[in-house]
Amino acid sequence: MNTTIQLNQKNLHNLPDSFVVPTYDRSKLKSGIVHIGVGGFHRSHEACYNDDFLALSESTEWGICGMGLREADRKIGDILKQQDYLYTLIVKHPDGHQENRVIGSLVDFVLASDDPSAATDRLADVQTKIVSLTITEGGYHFNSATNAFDFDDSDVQHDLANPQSPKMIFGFLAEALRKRRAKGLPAFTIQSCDNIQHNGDITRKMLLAFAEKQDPELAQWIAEEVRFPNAMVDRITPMTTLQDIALLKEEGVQDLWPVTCEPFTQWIIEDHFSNGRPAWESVGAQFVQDVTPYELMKIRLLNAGHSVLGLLGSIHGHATIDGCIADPLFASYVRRFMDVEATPILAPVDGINLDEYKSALIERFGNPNIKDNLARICLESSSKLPKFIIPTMMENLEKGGSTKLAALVIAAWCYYSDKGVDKDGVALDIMDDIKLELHDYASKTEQDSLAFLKLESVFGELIQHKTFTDEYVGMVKTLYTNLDIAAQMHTLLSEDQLLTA
Ligand code: CS2
Repeated sequence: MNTTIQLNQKNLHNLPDSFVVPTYDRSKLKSGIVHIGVGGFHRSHEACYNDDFLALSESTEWGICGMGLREADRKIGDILKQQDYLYTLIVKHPDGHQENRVIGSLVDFVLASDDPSAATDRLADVQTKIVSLTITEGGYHFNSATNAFDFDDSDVQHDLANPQSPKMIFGFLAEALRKRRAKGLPAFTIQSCDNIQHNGDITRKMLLAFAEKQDPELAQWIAEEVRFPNAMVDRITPMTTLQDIALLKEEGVQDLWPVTCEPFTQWIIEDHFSNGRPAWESVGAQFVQDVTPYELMKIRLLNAGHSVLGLLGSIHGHATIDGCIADPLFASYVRRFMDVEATPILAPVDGINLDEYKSALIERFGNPNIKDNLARICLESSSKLPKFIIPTMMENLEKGGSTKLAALVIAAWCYYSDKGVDKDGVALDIMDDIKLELHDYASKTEQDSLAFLKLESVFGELIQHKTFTDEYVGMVKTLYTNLDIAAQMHTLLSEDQLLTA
């Protein structure tokens, strides 16, 4: 009979041989890192680098305590606890083979919403030296229209009035740092792992804006003591599916929430830490003086490329990124977008040949074993596009570059937000915090072609640029008359080829 072994510490050495397991002594690990936002990406990226580091070094300082701020994080916390914080990272190669690797660097989990004060105590503990974050692009309370902290949020107002029982990220960080300061402890480093250009600088700016309102003396201390390294993070990590769980079970292991990812991984970090750090350079991370060219390259090629495929692909009826790449029209379109609209505004990147980088991206996107769902890619587009695509368009508009290929993506996003179906009428699974607002603006398009662009918190000043709005109006009109996104892509590609021939 086929027996299934439950993944936990006791069973770690009884797993099938095909499972690679941690060999270091987990029982000795202290949590030098508290990570807020234990989603798939943290578990495929930082936790994996740290697992490599712990295996290589004798260090006991750098275990990770996961932390969730919301009730919705209870499920991952409960599962991790049940598995002694172990989980399988399933690395999926393009040739179909996969490695099952059990990650051991997570050693604890705190659900902060259960007891905010215990959570800030944990952050203020002498053991905690780094607080890292994956709180998503939208989690920073950054308003693209004002370029400043968005105080217009009930949790922010709650945290300003109730510093000791915070609900949102900056309330927790401020209270924890207040406790550390009172105890005379050194500050921790705050390390963002989200896809935002200058993610460290933005985190600093947002935290200081919040702290200045709540406690100006604390704000001063934070400005002097806390370091916020900027970093570029990269590893494609699709959502875990029931099939992934079932496949592990067939191999004899019960893991209630594994993570899948591609083999490629990259982490480029500026070396500014307040209170020590693991020697991640010994396990492949790269420390640089200035991460700007790397993050621009990654966000404006990879993340933007994803959004281009995600929105066009969704209304065309594709389901996954590799499905898009297998369609020559979509593969050419995204590469054209990268070459003609994104690359001209990128600075040269030390040690990287951009042509090779882009070809490698197309190959990574095409990994048929990854099946990265377009619903994940389009998730929270209202936070992603202002970081991934709109800045490229703004720069091109200022410099006289092309914005046509991106304009069709915005037109597709308008149709997607308005109608919520693909070309065959199949309902799309739209997940966005401001889904209703997006729908509200987009649904006026048939009366006013520019209606969608009037959503200033997303599009900023894009609507002021006539070169773009002229192109966009033509595109939405065609799209609304006859939803054939492939035909529009064809037309643009052929015009574009002629123009650049
Ligand atoms: C994706 C990213 O969310 C998205 O839209 O582009 O999650 C992407 O897969 C990662 O940044 C890869 O490093």
